[in-house]
Order: sequence, then structure tokens, then C-alpha cells
Amino acid sequence: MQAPINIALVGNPNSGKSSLFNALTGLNQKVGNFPGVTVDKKTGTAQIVPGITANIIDLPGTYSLYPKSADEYVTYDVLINPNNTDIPRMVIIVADASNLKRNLLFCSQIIDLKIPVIIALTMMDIARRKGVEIDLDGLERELGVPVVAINPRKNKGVGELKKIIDLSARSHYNAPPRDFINNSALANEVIEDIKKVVPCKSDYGALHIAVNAEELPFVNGGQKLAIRNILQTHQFNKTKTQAEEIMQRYARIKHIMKASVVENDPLQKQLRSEKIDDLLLHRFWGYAILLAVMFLLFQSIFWLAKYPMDWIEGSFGALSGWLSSTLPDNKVTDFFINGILAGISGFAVFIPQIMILFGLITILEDTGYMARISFLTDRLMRQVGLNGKSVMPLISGVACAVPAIMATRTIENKKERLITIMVTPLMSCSARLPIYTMMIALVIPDKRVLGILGLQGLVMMGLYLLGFFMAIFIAAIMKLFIRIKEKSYFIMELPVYRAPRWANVGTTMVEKAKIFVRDAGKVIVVISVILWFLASYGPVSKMQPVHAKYEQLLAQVPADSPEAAVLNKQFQSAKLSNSYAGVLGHTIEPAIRPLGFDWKIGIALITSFAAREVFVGTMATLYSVGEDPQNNNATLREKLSSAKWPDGAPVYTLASGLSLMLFYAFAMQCMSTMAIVKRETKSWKFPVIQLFYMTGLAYVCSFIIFQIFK
Ligand SMILES: Nc1nc2c(ncn2[C@@H]2O[C@H](COP(=O)(O)OP(=O)(O)OP(=O)(O)O)[C@@H](O)[C@H]2O)c(=O)[nH]1
Ligand SMILES: [Mg+2]
Repeated sequence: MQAPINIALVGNPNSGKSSLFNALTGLNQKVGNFPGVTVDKKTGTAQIVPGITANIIDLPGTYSLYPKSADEYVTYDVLINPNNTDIPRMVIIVADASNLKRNLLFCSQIIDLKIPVIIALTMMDIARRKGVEIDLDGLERELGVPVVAINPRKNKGVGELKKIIDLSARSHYNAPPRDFINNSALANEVIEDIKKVVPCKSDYGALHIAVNAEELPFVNGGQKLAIRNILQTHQFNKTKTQAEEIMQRYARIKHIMKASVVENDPLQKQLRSEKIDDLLLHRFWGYAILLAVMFLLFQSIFWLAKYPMDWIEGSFGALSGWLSSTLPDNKVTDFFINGILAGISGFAVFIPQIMILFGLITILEDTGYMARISFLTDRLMRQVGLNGKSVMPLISGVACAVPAIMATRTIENKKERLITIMVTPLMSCSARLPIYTMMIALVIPDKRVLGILGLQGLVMMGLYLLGFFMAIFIAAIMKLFIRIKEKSYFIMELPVYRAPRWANVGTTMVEKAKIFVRDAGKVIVVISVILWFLASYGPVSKMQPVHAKYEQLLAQVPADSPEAAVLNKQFQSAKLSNSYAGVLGHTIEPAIRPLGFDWKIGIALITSFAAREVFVGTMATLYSVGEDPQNNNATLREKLSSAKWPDGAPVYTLASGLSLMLFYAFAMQCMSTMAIVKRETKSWKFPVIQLFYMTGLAYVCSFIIFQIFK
């Protein structure tokens, strides 16, 4: 058994690399129908033939070997940096056959790096529909490297690819002896001199060092100095050389295309995608449809999830009611029902909504519509200092800000990328969904507007829109403050429309539910347990008088009388109010009172500081601990709607409900986001700014809305 060989998958964006990665490794790397799905490298192992295994490295897509954005640098580094731990033994170039000319540019550059190369042609089905016929043998002869047609979406041709990998691994194929173009002629002396300073496998590799030396991590200070000298002596002109290189490559590619590709009247055949785009990108209808799609998305989160949610909620209520009537009435039972079970039920209810949200977003991505949204909104984005490419992170921020912030790597312009990172957490992520849902059910009547539109769904959509417009607004402000000057442009390829792969949609939904249950679940259960302790015990000096008072009062009435029931309820809530958690909540109450929040909400604000998901679980625990045990099968919603201020006024009114929703819409409340912002911006400065501006914004908006509606 040999040691596994490293094989890198590279190619233009959206050409099918991750699909091939999944087909080879059996893993579930994210695949989507738009350029820039993969923004980081990911490794998996594959059995090529008995005796040969490979580490397959999936990489972000790149248009050419001259990187412009952070994700392209990831790929560039693997290909060019001799110290990279993933340095590939061979490279599979995944090339889109329906866009062959442009894909061949990148192929030719890799070939000239003198790394063994296999070209895997995907999208042959689409090429055929476009009327393009490719002579694979001819192409192979012209390029001097093996070419194989595959369809990783349907798992076709992967077996043959493996055979070629095997042959290549046993050195049956070598890098072609002659360069694709005459690289050394481009800058002969420079290349020769650079080779003396930095060891290079190829002329083309040396040329890259000449162009990019300042940015390359493996070129040390001394070498950089030497290279600067070389470039100066020979008066090396970066831009001119690069332009010359690309022109020569295209000239040869044109020749190759003529010899081995037949295009049947390319103008005649309008693809189905183009016809659909005539409508979906229409100057008026395009936007109308975009709004309708967004509206449907948010309505369905409500409609579709309603039944499973009711069922889960009812089941937990029944379960805890049944448990409290069967289990012995002691501290352990109380801990189990009001600590653990309440915490779990608080978030389990939202699994259906989270699954539906992720499912719908996956469908948008898979069909190719997501990329159209970028296109449609580019103009708006530009005015506020963002870019059409900011839209994808913003929309995926609706699911979760963490992958969304990583997705900003595709934005070439540093300022636009930074602003996108700063405002993405304002988009309402799935962790806010439970809070919105709960509050909407409490304070927004279930009415219809104009006969068909549900008011609750409208408010939900309003909250998402609010997040979006706030993001735009803040971006416009930040644009004035961030001083990075760089040219900005928007070039994005529109992928062809494809039917969503339902298996992909299904696995994404299940995966996300699992992650939610595992990650959020862990935190929520731990916090619920701690909270149960804090809510069940308190400082003796405060608890003693409460016990004394109510035990005395209870002794005066018959145990099963209605008066006793009332007293018991008051006793429980007095205990909670004087517990450690209660004391904590009361301490911060003055600060949040102007927003319409009571001390129980205060506790939930504290516990959910690191993760919003915890909010509902906290409320569930607090309202279970403070309840009469007989009432345990009431749902959280019922308990909340009967919550009162000491003066008898309800806690959850339209004013306080709106205020709470706004607070969670804007406040940072997410450690994972801060961590990823730190990683992507490489400094604590930005997450800290984010924490302060978002929390401040949340406070001010909640304050205003509460004062208006109260
Ligand atoms: N029709 C057709 N679709 C394909 C084929 N191969 C992949 N796809 C689809 O092409 C889209 C892009 O696939 P990905 O695997 O995400 O592409 P990628 O190269 O990893 O893209 P980035 O990570 O954005 O660079 C998906 O919708 C796939 O289902 C193919 O041979 N034919
Ligand atoms: Mg990918």
C-alpha cells in the first residue's frame, strides 16, 4: 500500500469541482449553481484503484492564475507555494465544456506550471444542447495532456477518470515537454535571473514569482530584495507582460478550438436559460418577480412549518404534563422537567422552520436564481458602497452569518468586502427566527390582509426586509468612513438554470437540522441547567422571608382549595423573583425598562449574549420554574401571554413585542460571528466595532418603537 497522493481539483468557478469531489470521496461538500460556492479548501480521501488512495483537495474556483480575490488566493497558494502542505502530486482541471475557450485559458496556465495535469470536461450535456461538439482525442493531442468527459452530477465518467489518475500516478503521463506558449520569450532575462534566486520548476512559475513576489509568503525578505533589483535592471513591465501572455494563450486556444471543436451556428440556438432570463432579468418584471419570490419564501416558512411545529409543541407539553403527574414530586423531577426538558422543547419547536428555510435557500442556489438576484441588485448595492457580489453573502446571512461572512471572499474589492462583512450580521439569521415566531404569535393577530395575505407572515417578512435595509443603510454610512481606495467592478457569470437536485436539498435540510440540534442544543441544554439552578435557589436572606410568608399563608387554607392554588402560584413566582437569576434580572431591569422589558427578559438577554438561540430556551425554563407545577402542560406561548407586570398589566403587548423583535433583529448576540469576523479581517478591531454599533442600534431602535407604541 502506497502513501496517499495529493490531487488538487481546480478550474473556473461553477464548473463542477465540488460535485466531482463529492463523487470521488463520498463526502457532502457544498455544491451550488453559482460561481463562488467554495471559498476555502477542503480535503477528503478517495480510493482510486485497489492499492492507490488519494487525498482529494477541493479548491475555490479561479478564472485565471492571477488571483484577484481572497478565495482565489487559496487556490493560487496550493498551486504555487512549494511550502504548502497540500502541494499536489497532480492536478485535475475541471473544465466547463460549454464555455471551453475561457476554461482552456486556465488549463494552459496550469500546464505551463509543469504539474501533471488531467482535464476533466464537465457540462458536456449543456455543450451538446448549445450545439457544440468536442473532439476529445483531438483536444488531447493538441494540449498534450489526458482529457476525459465526466458528469459528476450524474456520477458518469468517474470510473474512467480514476483509471487515468492511476496511469498518471504510475507516471504514464508526464507534463508535456514543450510549453503551451513560449513563456521564456515573454521575459527571458528576468526568468533566468529569478531562477537563480528562487528555485523554480518551470519558466512560467518563475514569471509568476516576478509578477507576484511581494505577495508570496514563501519568498523571503532577501529574495524579495533581489527580485526587486532584477525587475528594475531589466525594466520589467508587469501589466504589459501579463497582457502579452494572455493574448498569446488565446491565440493558440483559438487555433485549438478550430481544430477540435465544432460549433453549429452558435447564434441560432438560444438556450432555454436565455429565454427564461429575458423574463427574470426584465427591467420591470424581473424586480416584481424578485419581490414575489422573497415574499413566498417568508410566507412558506410560516405556512409549511405550522403543522409540525404545533405537533412538536403539543407533544412536549403533553410529555411534561404526564411526567409531572407520574414522577414523584421532588427536586430531581423538577430539575428534569423544568431544567432539561423545558430547555430542549424551547428550541426543538423550531427545527421545522430552520429546515424549511435552509431547504428553500438551497433551491434558490441550485436553480441558479441566486446569481440573478446579485445581478438585479448590483445597481442598488453600488450606491451604498457594496457590490452585486455582496448580495449572496447578505442573502445567505438569512440562514447564518458565519458561512455568509466567509462567502465575502469572492468580492475582489477590499473596501466592499469589509463593508459587506460589517453589515452581514444585520440580516436576520435563522437563530432569530424562533424569537420572531414566538413574539409574532403572541402580539400580532392572526388576520388576513386584502383577503389572502397573512398578517403574521407580513410582519415576518417586514422584519427580514428591515434587516436588509438596515444593512444597506449602515453600509452607506460606512462607505464614508472606510478609507480604502481601489477600483471596483462587477463581473459575474450567470450560470444556466438547472433543476434543483432534490437529494442535495434534502441532505442540506437534514444536515442543518443536525447542526442546529447539536451545536445550539448543547449550549441550550447547558445554559438551561445552569439557569434552573440560578432560578431555583437564591440568597438565604431573600428566600427565607418568602418561604416563611407563604408557608404560613398556605397553612391557613385547605390544601386542595382554589385559594391554595392561587397562593401556590404566587409562592412559585415570589421564589423565582428572589432567586439568584431573579436578583440578576432585577438588577438590570432599570436599564431595559424603557424598552418595555421586564426582569425575566433581562435574564434571557444575558443568557443569549453569546448565542441568540438560547433566548427561547431561557424563557421556557424561567416560565416553567416560576409556574405552578399543575400548569406544566401549558405551552410556552400560553404562559407568556398570561405574564403580568406587578401592577397587573400584560408584559407582552404590541409595543414590548415589537421592541423585543427589533432588539434581536439588530443586536450582535453571536460569538461565532465575532470569531469569524476576526478570522476574516485578521483583527479584533472590526468585531468589536460591530458589537458596539449593533448593540447600540438595537437599544435605540427598541427604545423608540416602544415609546411610540406603548
Ligand atoms: N448539467 C450539468 N450540471 C453539472 C455538471 N457538473 C456539475 N453540474 C452542476 O453545476 C453546478 C456547480 O457545481 P459545483 O460542484 O458547485 O461547482 P464548483 O466548481 O465547485 O463551483 P465553485 O465552488 O463555485 O467554484 C451544480 O449545480 C452542479 O449540479 C454536469 O456535468 N452537467
Ligand atoms: Mg465548489
